[in-house]
Amino acid sequence: MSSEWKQTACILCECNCGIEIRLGENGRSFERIRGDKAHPGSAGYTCEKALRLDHYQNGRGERLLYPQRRRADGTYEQIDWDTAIREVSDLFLKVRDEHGGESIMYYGGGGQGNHLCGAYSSAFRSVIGSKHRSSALAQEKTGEFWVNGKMMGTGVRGDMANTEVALFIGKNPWQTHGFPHARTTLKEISKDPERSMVVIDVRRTETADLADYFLQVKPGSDAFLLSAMVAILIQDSLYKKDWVEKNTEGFDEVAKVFKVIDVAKNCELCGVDEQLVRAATARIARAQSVAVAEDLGIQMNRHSTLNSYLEKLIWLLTGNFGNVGGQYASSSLVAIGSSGHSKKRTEPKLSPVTKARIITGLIPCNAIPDEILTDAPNRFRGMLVEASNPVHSLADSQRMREALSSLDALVVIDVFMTETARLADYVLPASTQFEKFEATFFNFEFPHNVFQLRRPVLDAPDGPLPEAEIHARLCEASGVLNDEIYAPLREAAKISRAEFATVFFALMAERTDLGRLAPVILYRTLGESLPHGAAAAAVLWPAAHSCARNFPAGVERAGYGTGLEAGEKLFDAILENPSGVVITDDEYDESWKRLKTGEGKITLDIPELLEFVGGLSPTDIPGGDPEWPFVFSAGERRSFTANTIIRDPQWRKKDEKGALRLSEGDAVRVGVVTGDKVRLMTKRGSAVFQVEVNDRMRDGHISVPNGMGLDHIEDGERVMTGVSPNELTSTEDQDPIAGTPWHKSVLARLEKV
Ligand SMILES: Nc1nc2c(c(=O)[nH]1)N[C@H]1C(S)=C(S)[C@@H](COP(=O)(O)OP(=O)(O)OC[C@H]3O[C@@H](n4cnc5c(=O)[nH]c(N)nc54)[C@H](O)[C@@H]3O)O[C@H]1N2
Ligand SMILES: Nc1nc2c(c(=O)[nH]1)N[C@H]1C(S)=C(S)[C@@H](COP(=O)(O)OP(=O)(O)OC[C@H]3O[C@@H](n4cnc5c(=O)[nH]c(N)nc54)[C@H](O)[C@@H]3O)O[C@H]1N2
Ligand code: SF4
Ligand SMILES: [Mo]
Repeated sequence: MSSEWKQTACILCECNCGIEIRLGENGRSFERIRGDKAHPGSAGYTCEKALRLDHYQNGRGERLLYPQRRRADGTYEQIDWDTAIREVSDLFLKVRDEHGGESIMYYGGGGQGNHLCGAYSSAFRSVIGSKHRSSALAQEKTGEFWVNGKMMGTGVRGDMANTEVALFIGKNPWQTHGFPHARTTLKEISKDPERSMVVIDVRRTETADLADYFLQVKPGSDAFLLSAMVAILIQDSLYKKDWVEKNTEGFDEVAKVFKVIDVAKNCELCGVDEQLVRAATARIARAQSVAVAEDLGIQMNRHSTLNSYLEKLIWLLTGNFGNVGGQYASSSLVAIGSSGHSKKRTEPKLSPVTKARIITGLIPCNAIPDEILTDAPNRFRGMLVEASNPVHSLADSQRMREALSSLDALVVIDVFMTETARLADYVLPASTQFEKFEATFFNFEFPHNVFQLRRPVLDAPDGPLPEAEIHARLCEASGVLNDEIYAPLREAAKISRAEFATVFFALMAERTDLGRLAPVILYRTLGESLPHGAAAAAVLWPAAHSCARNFPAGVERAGYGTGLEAGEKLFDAILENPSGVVITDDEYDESWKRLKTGEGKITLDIPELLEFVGGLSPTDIPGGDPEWPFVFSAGERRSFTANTIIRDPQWRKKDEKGALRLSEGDAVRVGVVTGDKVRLMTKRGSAVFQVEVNDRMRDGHISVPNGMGLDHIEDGERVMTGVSPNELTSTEDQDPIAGTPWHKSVLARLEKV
């Protein structure tokens, strides 16, 4: 065993806990993994999943080692990189010349642990004129982004570590984390008699076990519960009048709508005892601070954008913004889907064919097949997919396969031969996240925000390349970049960064056509002069400067000084600290300065959504249909699920095939016991699952895990484990505003097999 511990991070959820890896004697296996105590965010914390990362690096997923080109019969042949780069570049240029660059879409740009590819892809996208893009965020978070944009013009998060009352809505942080050292924080809140936890979920989750108030809603009925809570705050005058008056606008319009809500009736409809709802709401109202996290339970469900709004009204009416333990607006190195706010634009931007609302630049995922499968002349004809698996992860895989197969050009950049890669004209192999420099822009910590540039833990095998290199070669193949452009910049970079800056900005001023190619230009010039071989970190140089410009007080308090010097020092610190660095040290009132709406005021009324509150109807609540008696959650997070990042099922210590969970009562009604098989049918498809009777489930609700239905290689054959939930979902079931899918409440029926 090697004795050297190498610092990196876990790539299985957005927390990206710092870890250390010790390689085995072969220099490839992850012999030991432990939490990295020097990581300024996670400080040694991990959950059980990080310890299984060897199954990502060295598992039996079908690793791509060489570029692949599709033959007419659908099989693939290996080609060399020069051929692959030339042909991919030519293919997209041809689509651009024939149909315009608007017809080429980009999907992905990073998963839970890898966002540098997205930063570099923008260069090649500009070469081929690609304007439209999307990612998984547009099937979960865009509704919330839209609401944030309207109310605050900035993204916000709850200060869980310091809050008096934590409120979780459709979120199970015990399994899914979402804030630093989640389990430790949950246990602390639970143990402390001065603090409380409120959980709103359909299932009695592991998080609900720790709650003081567990509001077990009927699936898909949260809008009734949350509007009852807002109504109680207003009708019983529990809201913070002075705070609301001082800091917000539009209260009267909101009050008008909620004054007439029938609290008792709403509680009955959502299936939660009215006294419990009143007690939980009163607890929230009297707290010094309340921190809230919502997630897929409401975001992938009926009324999802409306629920994001109601959730925000609860903490805003109780004065929980910019206070210790409330919600904060964090700094960022590179902003990621921060808000849909725009002062300039009044008309929403819409997708080309279906006219779906584009939020934070992203086309709703549910609209993608309809943007392709049409005769409309402005349909999408080409797609570049990177670090994402939309055939598996987006609603209705059958239709997604049909759509992607009909494109004139599909190119996938991935580590593995995925479900999406199997439809591509070309597949380009990327090195894994432990074989290259990598980073994420999921940096939302407060008051100390953290960024980590991860160094390679081991060498890549011959063949795969880091995405920065792939995008640079694609740009060069198209003829827009060459050594003549690079040479003076390389010379300057050898002298000093100040000299480089002078030459670089002079070039950018003179050649405005090169502006969008900056990431690749930086990679090829400044990048080559960076220490530790960190060429792919070149895009972080302008990012560090913009962080210093946008968040000067926080950056200065974190010890980097002011002005241009601060940007340089921050960049150096990022390069030199493999465990990550604190980028900003914020004070709580900083959040107020980050508001972009009104004159430092939060907007409470969103007329479009207030209208929905008035129009809520009991028939909106799913369930009770004799033909489709079950409400089905298609994709629940469990102890060993991690999207489609690890393909080898051996990484799971339990629930290897992903059981369908149902309540004791439903098991009796269907006539099954644990271990039996059932056929699950939805309007879109059917599949067979093994059953697990589970006392956390409520009657009428069934669930299967996410990330199943992936294959791996055994004795040269592809072997599939479990069922991918999106073989059973459809694209029509979606939010009217953000187009996010209703995966948590799909109507279903069960039959014993
Ligand atoms: N272990 C693990 N952790 C992960 C991931 C993973 O794959 N595995 N993925 C990461 C990613 S990409 C994301 S987006 C997050 C998601 O994290 P979460 O949103 O916390 O995960 P889910 O389990 O999908 O859904 C949360 C809860 O919604 C509940 N729910 C279902 N229907 C309803 C409803 O009608 N109302 C309410 N109130 N609740 C309902 C479910 O019972 C479940 O407990 O997790 C991240 N962390
Ligand atoms: N029915 C249903 N569908 C869902 C969900 C659900 O709960 N139910 N959850 C949804 C959610 S919240 C999310 S976030 C999405 C996630 O779905 P996707 O956005 O598709 O992301 P992942 O499944 O994480 O896939 C990541 C891809 O990146 C590849 N990869 C890993 N490392 C690298 C690398 O270094 N470079 C490159 N180029 N590729 C790499 C992996 O092999 C994998 O193919 O799934 C969504 N789909
Ligand atoms: S919480 Fe667990 S899965 Fe998420 S980054 Fe940390 S160790 Fe990985
Ligand atoms: Mo997600």
